[in-house]
Amino acid sequence: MKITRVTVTPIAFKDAPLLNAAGIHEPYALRSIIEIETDSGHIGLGESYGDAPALAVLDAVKRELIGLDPFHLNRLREIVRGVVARMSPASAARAELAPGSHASKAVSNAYSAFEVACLDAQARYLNVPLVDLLGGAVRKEVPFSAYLFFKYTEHIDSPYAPDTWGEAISEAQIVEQARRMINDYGFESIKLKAGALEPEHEVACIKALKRAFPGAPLRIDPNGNWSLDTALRMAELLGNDLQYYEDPTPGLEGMAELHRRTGMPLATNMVVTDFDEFRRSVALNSVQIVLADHHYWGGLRDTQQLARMCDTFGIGVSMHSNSHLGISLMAMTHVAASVENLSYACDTHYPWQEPDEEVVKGGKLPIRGGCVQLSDAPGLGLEIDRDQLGKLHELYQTCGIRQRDDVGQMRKYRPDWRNVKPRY
Ligand code: GKR
Ligand code: MG
Repeated sequence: MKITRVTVTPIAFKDAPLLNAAGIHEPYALRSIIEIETDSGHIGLGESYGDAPALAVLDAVKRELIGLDPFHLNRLREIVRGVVARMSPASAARAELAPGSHASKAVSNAYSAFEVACLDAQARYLNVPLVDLLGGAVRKEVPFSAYLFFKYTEHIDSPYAPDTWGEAISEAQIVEQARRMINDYGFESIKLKAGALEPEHEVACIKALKRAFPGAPLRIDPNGNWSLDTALRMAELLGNDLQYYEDPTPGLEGMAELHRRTGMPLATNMVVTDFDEFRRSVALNSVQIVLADHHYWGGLRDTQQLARMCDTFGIGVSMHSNSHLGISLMAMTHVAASVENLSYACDTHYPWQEPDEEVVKGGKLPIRGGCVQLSDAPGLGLEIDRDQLGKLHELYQTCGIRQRDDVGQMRKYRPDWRNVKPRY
């Protein structure tokens, strides 16, 4: 089998005014949709970052893939390395809170984008679900968690009608958001994105969630926006309320010290984002759970290797998410289904995306009982809806955003907003 055509389509879709440690989401999130076609008539799909630096790498790599056998993933990695080495470092800038857009991740995230598409094509060629190329499913459904955000009612300047979620700032509003997510999707675990408002208020929201959903495992994620002192103080207030404490404070050393002084299980998608950081984290005992993300960990097979390493060192595994659509959700589901030691429900932003903004046929993928089901369909089991892809590509062309900038967006609300870390 040989690749005969590669398409990378940048898209944009509406994103809610979600608050985080950096600032606030812009009205549109960017992604790229990868399609490969082969001389055997098979196709392969992938989804990745849509920021300009990431797109530049994807575009440069795609030209070199014609003629490649999609089974030759080692050669794919070699091609990606070569292309990135030839590109100027300036083409690989970083976006706040999106580890995959860091310059150091250029190879792993571009490789991942095409690896998923190649694995999809391989699996379609063999007429098996993609997970079978990863050793087969150890579970047929993958659990995800309700991912709560503090948010405003609508974006500044009202670029479009307000979403149906409404404002979420108070304890009652956060509980209401959780209730809707749980009713609509059946999630059993709850994560609160924090680091945006006063830490005491964010902890009070966790307490309110605990009262409202006494059996649900809870996590809070301030994205490293709390100093060690604040993280220690909040740990005391939180007591035993959490399943894990996600990136409360910055740095491997800070996390190690926090764990040493509290004994709390710490999770991360910030301080362990590659194998070198993994090694250093093990030496320091910085984290007890790694939130993997195939988009920047170098694809589905490297994510399996990461899980294996976690197993070796007695570290838990789950998954991190940025704003994404169904191809990413399904790729996450296939790899998560193959990871025996997946110890917690995975993160996903998927419920935040609008029902009519999906690029796969049939619209948004169902999440039922908090889980995404694997099907027996070949590959990822997804087909592109060309009208929808065209519509979201047009939105990309007109939306005016080329790189995620939560800090800049917050300055539209608060011109004096500074990107301070840790803020509290
Ligand atoms: O979308 O605002 C956001 C999140 O904060 C995201 O950027 C993070 O990467 O969800 C992520 C996390 O768990 O840290
Ligand atoms: Mg996180």
